[in-house]
Amino acid sequence: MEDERKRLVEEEWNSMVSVNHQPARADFPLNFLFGVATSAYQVEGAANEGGRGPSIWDAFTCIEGKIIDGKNGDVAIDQYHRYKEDVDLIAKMGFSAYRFSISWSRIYPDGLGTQVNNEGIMYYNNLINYLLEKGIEPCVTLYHWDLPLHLDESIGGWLSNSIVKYFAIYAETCFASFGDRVKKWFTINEPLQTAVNGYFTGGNAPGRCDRQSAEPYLAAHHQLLAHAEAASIYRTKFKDLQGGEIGLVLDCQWAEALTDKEEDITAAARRVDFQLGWYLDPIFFGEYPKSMQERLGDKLPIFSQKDKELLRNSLDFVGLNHYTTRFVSHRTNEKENDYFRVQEATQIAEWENGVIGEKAASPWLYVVPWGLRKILNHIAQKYNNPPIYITENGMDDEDNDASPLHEMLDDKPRVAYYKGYLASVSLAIKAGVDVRGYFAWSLVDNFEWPQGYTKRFGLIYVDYKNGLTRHLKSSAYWFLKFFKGEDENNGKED
Ligand code: GBH
Repeated sequence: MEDERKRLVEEEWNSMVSVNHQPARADFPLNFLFGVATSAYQVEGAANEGGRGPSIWDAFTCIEGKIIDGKNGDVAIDQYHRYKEDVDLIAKMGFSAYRFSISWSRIYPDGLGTQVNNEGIMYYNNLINYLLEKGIEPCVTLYHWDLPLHLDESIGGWLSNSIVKYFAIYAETCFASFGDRVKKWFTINEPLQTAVNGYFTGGNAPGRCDRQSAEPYLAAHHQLLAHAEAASIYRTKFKDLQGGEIGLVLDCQWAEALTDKEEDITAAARRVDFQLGWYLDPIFFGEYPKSMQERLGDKLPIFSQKDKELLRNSLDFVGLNHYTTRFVSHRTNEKENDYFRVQEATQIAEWENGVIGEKAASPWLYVVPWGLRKILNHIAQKYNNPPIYITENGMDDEDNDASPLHEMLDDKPRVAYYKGYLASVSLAIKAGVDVRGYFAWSLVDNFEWPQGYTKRFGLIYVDYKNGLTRHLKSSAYWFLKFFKGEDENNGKED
């Protein structure tokens, strides 16, 4: 049965795109935005410079055993000092946008929003101005997991309703300071990960893990309200004058039913509800998905009428981070009220007879290009075809001290990954899905959260042993040729 399912899925993929299909720039609209992405804590470094206050990740990385190599983002890849070099590399590869995040505690060191740190403002002004000088559009994420530590310690971070107010003050300062030049705003990156790994497994900062509590649902609720409040401020005070757009960034793995049994098909749908519907349903339909309400009861917070109005249509586009796909089947769970069990869905990528796709370095990442096509389709169908930016997509390789540099730079699996996933995006566009842009994760190798520096997602290699020097990988050259419209078999460079 499972073999049969796998064969059908492969057939479907093969019929969608022949294995040798080479996506070309011409497969995408002219104004389609191609960019690269990073986040502040993962690349900036300069943790104690420029008046920056500590964030929850500064504290979390000090806890023994939380980060695999025991490292942190104090220096990271030092983009704070080398931003010009990095922007030059973006330009060299031919990308036309850069999605980076602002470190909240560089703007308001204690998060309270009373004293703005002008050095922080100056740093982002410099970065934004240099991007524009090089013809690259700055696209800004306001929150990519690095909450000012003081807000966690004083009010309990995302568990407190007052976080909404502090986030709104910070967001408004960013719109007022940078909005004359920044036209794409992403409020919050992956609220799912903050809810589940920040407040349930404890794998991410702030590392809370009372597995019976309602904390993940509360943290998710407040992130939604904070997003909506920021979007409302942007729309009422800035949008007319500045003419930009605002949205939030959600991550979702595609869930493919393992068999054609009805219960597996609904389990797979439920799995998508518990990732994406958790955030998009309140925005588009005014309430959490039925499947979550039924299973979580009063663990799910309630939206007041005012909340619902604030949330309704509070985005100009959906930002989607997508990396991988799983087979999902129905499973009944004895124990309720646990984020994973309560879903009554179990997911697998590997079993005796095969694997859903090639493996990347991170154990959770399998290469399944058709999954992106399906998740895009799902969003278009369920939410009435909203504009979508794919805000992250990519794969990693393992850091390997023993390999010579030229081997580390020749990242053939990553080239194959991008070809497959871009082909998938172009098919979605041809089928009418309103995808407006695509950001590769990541511009450079960087601090990969609990994995430290052991995993490398970059198009550009960072030599941590030799002064953080940057080297373009084959995938960077692949993009360069892709933008020039060159056939990759002519004019060898890799
Ligand atoms: C994104 O999250 C982040 O936005 C980005 O900062 C990050 O660098 C990038 O992905 C690559 O990871 O080890 O089994 O507990 C993607 C979603 C969710 C993927 C957590 C890794 C850990 C799974 N991530 N997940 S496990």
